[in-house]
Amino acid sequence: MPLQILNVVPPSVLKNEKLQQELNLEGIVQMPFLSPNALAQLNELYHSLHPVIPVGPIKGFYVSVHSPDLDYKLKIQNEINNIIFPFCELYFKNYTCVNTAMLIKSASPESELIFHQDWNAADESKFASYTLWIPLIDTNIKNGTLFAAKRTHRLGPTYRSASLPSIYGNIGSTIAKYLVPFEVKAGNAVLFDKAILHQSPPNFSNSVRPTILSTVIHSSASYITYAFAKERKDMIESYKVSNDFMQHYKSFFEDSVNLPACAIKVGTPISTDFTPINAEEFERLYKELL
Ligand SMILES: O=C(O)CCC(=O)C(=O)O
Repeated sequence: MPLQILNVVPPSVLKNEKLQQELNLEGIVQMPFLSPNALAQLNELYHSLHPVIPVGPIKGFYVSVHSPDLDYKLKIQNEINNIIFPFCELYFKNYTCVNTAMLIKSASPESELIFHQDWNAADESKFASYTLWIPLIDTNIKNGTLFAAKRTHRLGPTYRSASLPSIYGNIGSTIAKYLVPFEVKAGNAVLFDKAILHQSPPNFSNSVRPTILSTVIHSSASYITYAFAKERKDMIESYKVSNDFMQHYKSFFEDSVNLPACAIKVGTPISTDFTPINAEEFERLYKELL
């Protein structure tokens, strides 16, 4: 199916219906989230588990799920969840949080995360897949806050996983024109649709910027990942996966291109077209959305 404007209205995960409508329209919202005490507990957790800034496979940008140490990953997931769940209960309804992690953006010119979409977590013809992003210090342009191209989550369908190519790979300079910063107070949350195009520039401040992150899906949605059908590049299959499958990768970037052992094929194959989109086509469609 060629890229088009989608009109899926996913079932709400936010109790605040006005905020959910903004999320459906813009693909990203910001809201007060943690108490000062919960924020302090998360900062303490960050410092106690990382006496020195850890280094992972992405230079300058550490993500706990990239670690080979399963005990550490499960500990950090459990401890973050224990702290954030009371606040998830306050703001979310009919939701599940999966694959919780910590991100640590070094104070370094090499800490950029280039534009991308996050992997699907649910069947986006019915549900949305969301990322909950909570910085532990105030974020701004200088320390490389999150930038997003609002409404791009509605260009689709897009199928996104480590083993699938991105259709946006050739038009970075066009997308860059539409990325806007989201400056966020420590402990506030950004909830964004995983299909939205987003990035974070380098952290040019003097302070490391830790963030916690979790994947949020509707409680009636299965956690789904996609992979090419056997020996095909025009068909993909859907697989139901377990809630913390990413924590179990031993070598994240090698393992994630293969299906995890827990994956169970569901549904029927989906015909797809991964032809890269060009700048003119993107702008023609995107301008209809703005
Ligand atoms: O924390 C950041 O700098 C960016 C996070 C991000 O892009 C993501 O989680 O997908």
